Order: sequence, then structure tokens, then C-alpha cells
Amino acid sequence: MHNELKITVMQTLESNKKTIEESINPISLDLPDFTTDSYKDAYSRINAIVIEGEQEAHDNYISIATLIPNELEELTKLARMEMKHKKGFTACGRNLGVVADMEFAKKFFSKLHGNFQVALEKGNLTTCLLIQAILIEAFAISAYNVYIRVADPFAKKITEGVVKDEYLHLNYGQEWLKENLSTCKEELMEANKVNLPLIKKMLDEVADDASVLAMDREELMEEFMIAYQDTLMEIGLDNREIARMAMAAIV
Ligand code: PL3
Ligand code: FE2
Ligand code: FE2
Repeated sequence: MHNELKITVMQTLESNKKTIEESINPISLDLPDFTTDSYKDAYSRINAIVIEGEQEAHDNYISIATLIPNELEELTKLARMEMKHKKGFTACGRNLGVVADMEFAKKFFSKLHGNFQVALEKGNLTTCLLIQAILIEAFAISAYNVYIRVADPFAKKITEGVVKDEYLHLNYGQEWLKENLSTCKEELMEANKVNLPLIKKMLDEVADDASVLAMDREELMEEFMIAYQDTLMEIGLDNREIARMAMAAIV
């Protein structure tokens, strides 16, 4: 083929590919306006929730290490990642000119935070791992996966890096619970019954602000359920047990 013709063919192929990509993924064409007051107002709360969530995740892994001292090194690694996430999301807010509403975020986590602290004091490791490494991480994974589709380019890049780490954190909890399932199943079920409804409430509470960021509530729930159920399956629970656990979200 002549070089000129070759270039024309390649250009045509390339532009066809673009058109196809755009028609497959219309979402990417329809990003929200990141500069409006309503976007920034919603972002001031969501950004704070994420920053507070990352800080609490850090603190929780450090606390969990006091219950499994031989895992100190691994848990310190996870905790360090959480501080990096916090820094990343702080930069996302700054980049949009938003001041995070940290008071709101503290309140948002207060119930779950309280339950974690009580479990920690009692030495209930299974409950601590369920709250942090399963429920909070699955919540973060669902939120970040949905956010990546509608984020500004700066935040998208940061969130893509973060979500990879969150799967590692979910995996950490999963592997510990899998290895200890015979002795921790009852506590796992009980802790789930108490704390999954809190996650559901938190999701409901954030839904309106999330929708201003073009994040859909149903999509958030779907992503959460995928991460949550997948993990319970990997831990070694059967279908009936998983269904029973998931049901705690709707009663
Ligand atoms: C664990 O590593 C971090 C826990 C953070 C929990 C975050 C939950 C987020 C819910 C709000 C959804 C908005 C996502 C947008 C990101 C700027
Ligand atoms: Fe994190
Ligand atoms: Fe995490």
C-alpha cells in the first residue's frame, strides 16, 4: 500500500474507533459542570466524608494491629495507604476550590465509629474487621467506582489509584475471616446485622449530594452489593448465609 493511502486508512480507522467508543460510553460525554455553586456545595460534604473516611480507616487499621500484634507490619502498610488516600482527596477538593465540611463528615461516621470503638475495647476482632475491612472498604469501592465515571480529570486519576488499594484492604479482611471462619461465623453474622443497616443509612444520607455529582444511587447500591457479596462468597459463606446477611440491609 502507498504510504499516503496507508495514512488515510489509518486515520479513518482511528476516527471510526473514536465514534464507536463514544457511542458505547455516552456517560463520558455527559460530565457535570464542576464549577457551579451547587456542585461545589455538594462536593464540600462528599469530599469531607471521603477525607474523614480515609483518616478513620487509617486509625482503625492501627487499632486492629493492637488486636493482632503479629500483623503489625502489614496493617501499618494498609494504614499508610489510607493517609495517602486522604492526601489525594484533599488535593481533589483544593483543585476545585472547595472547603470540606469536616464537622458534617464526623457526624456522618459517628455511629459506625462508636460501634468500632466498643468492639475494639471488647477485643472483638471479627467485628472490627467486618466494620473496617469489609463494610467500609466495600462502601468506598462502590463510591469510588461510580465516581471515577463522572469525576473531573484530576480527581479521576487520583481515585483510580485509590480504588486499587481499597481492593487490597477488602482482601485483607476477607483472607483473615476466611482462615478463621469456623470460630468467627457467629460474631460475623451478629456484627453484620448491627452494622450493615448503618451503611445503608449512610448511603441514603449521601444520595442527594451524590446525585448532584452525577452519581446514581442505584448504581452505588449495585456496586456495593457486588463487592460485599463477592467477599462473603470468598470468605466461604454459602448462598443462603449471604442472602441472610444481605437481607439485614432491608429490614
Ligand atoms: C477506606 O479506605 C476509605 C473509606 C471512605 C468511605 C467513603 C464513602 C464515600 C461515600 C460518598 C461517595 C462519594 C465519592 C466521591 C469521592 C470524592
Ligand atoms: Fe482508603
Ligand atoms: Fe481502605
